[in-house]
Amino acid sequence: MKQKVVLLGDTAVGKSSLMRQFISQDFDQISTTSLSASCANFTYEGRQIEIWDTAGQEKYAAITPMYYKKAALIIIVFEIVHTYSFERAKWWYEQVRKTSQTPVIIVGNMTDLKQRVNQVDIQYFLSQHNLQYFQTSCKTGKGIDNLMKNIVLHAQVDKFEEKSSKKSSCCCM
Ligand SMILES: Nc1nc2c(ncn2[C@@H]2O[C@H](COP(=O)(O)OP(=O)(O)OP(=O)(O)O)[C@@H](O)[C@H]2O)c(=O)[nH]1
Ligand SMILES: [Mg+2]
Repeated sequence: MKQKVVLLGDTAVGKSSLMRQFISQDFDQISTTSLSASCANFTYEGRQIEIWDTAGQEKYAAITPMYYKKAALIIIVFEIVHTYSFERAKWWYEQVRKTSQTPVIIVGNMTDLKQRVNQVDIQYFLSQHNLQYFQTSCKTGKGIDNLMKNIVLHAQVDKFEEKSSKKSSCCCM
């Protein structure tokens, strides 16, 4: 049973880089901005995940909800280096909750760089909404395996079985 998982977050926070780590465990410093959503599959401990990478630029924000419709799990990503990306992560969370009760987890990416987002602000946001938080570095690979493990844990089969069993329209990279 394949579970649909969607990456959300502003441009340049590392969504495509996370996807690349999930699929091929590598990193590209000069990855280009995504112009549309794309999808790929990975298997972790026998569980199949269909992961969707969305385009984070402001101009695509209006069409993004159609990608997280029927998702089993939404991952909202920000970069720990830029406070604005964290503010936008909060905004993305509000957008999701306007139309969906799909489980959400938060990822603070780029832990190989100096953290500038206030940790207290992060904790406040997480506790306010009872959200789980994971830290990653796509550059070093740190935290990726733990994140994959938790994606599988949070993308519960039973709750979303019916929806996810419908024909997949995955346009794999
Ligand atoms: N140092 C460092 N750089 C990273 C990390 N993750 C991603 N990057 C770099 O950050 C830039 C943006 O990463 P992308 O994965 O393209 O960002 P994105 O969220 O997909 O951006 P959009 O497609 O525009 O929405 C790229 O140059 C990546 O190589 C990380 O953990 N550490
Ligand atoms: Mg991208």
